[in-house]
Amino acid sequence: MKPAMLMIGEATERMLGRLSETFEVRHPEGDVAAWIDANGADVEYVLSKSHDGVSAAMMDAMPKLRVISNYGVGYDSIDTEAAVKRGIMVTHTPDVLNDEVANTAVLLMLAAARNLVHDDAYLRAGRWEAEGPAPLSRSVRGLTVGIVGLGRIGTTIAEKLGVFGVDIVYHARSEKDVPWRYFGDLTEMADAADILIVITPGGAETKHMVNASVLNALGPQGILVNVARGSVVDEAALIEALKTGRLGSAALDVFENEPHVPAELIAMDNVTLLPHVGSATVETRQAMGDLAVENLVRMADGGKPVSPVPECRD
Ligand code: NAP
Ligand code: 8YV
Repeated sequence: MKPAMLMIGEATERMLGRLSETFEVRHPEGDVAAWIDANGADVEYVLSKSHDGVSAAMMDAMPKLRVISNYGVGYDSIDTEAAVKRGIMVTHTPDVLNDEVANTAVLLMLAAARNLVHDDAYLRAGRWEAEGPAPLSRSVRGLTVGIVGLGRIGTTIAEKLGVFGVDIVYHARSEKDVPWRYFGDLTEMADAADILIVITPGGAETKHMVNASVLNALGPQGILVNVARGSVVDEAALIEALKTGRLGSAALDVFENEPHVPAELIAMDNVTLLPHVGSATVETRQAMGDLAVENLVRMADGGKPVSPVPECRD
């Protein structure tokens, strides 16, 4: 008999096809926690997603749980500490999405600097014909870009930015052996930067790291790009800073309460909004899906996963 696997959130047809060769796949609709309470007793494997994580209480309701495979690199929605205590392996999908998410960050940075959302609306509303050329936007050449989180994706962003003639600086927990200037203090970096690109993990440690002081330091011409997690930026402070002109513009792929996006952000034409699609291309999701499935299948075959999270490495 195949072992039971719970799928939380959606997966591609390709993932489903491969998973059902090894597992009895359960894919409940609606309240997953309630489904687990009623049916979790025989679940040994879980496939989760960035937004659809696994809490300690959910783990307790799945006493046979062996592996949680996260279909994404960020695993802040999984209580990893609780998993480690229970001997549950947690895996994720690092590296295969670096290029795509870095492209999304660059796309958002340019969209904000060059008024893409404003100018698109300007044309569609017939204003080009009626009123003449749209207002001038800003060149990124010569600006200073501060990368918040210089890990796998942050480093890829910095490398890609090399062709734009910008100065690159970064903030992380520790200084790296890289050609870019390190700032141990985020507010100081925001003060020195014209653009901040946020790409740290989410979770308690980084919650509201980008707060009112950081946004004030970035300033009235400053651009904030967030492709990390909504929790890293204080969204209320961001809205206030944009409303009062203390921050120039923002370009956001992630939000504090996804999929809800505050109406104030939607109403502003100096804000570029994406529905958490940083890695969402067919090609990259295929690579992520293959890795997430491989981690589950290897564990079911008695082997070791390809990409355990750091807390679960030997
Ligand atoms: P990573 O390689 O682990 O890099 C994380 C970076 O953040 C590291 O440089 C780390 O600093 C820094 N960092 C962590 N905690 C910090 C703190 N408290 N203060 C300052 N810096 C801190 O991770 P990654 O693979 O690049 O992914 C980063 C995150 O991007 C993921 O966790 C996920 O949340 C997000 N993401 C979003 C999307 C999307 O669709 N928008 C897609 C993929 C990933 P040290 O190097 O000094 O430890
Ligand atoms: C996806 C992500 O939204 O990898 C991550 O951390 O946020 C994204 O790639 C998601 O995880 C896909 O399931």
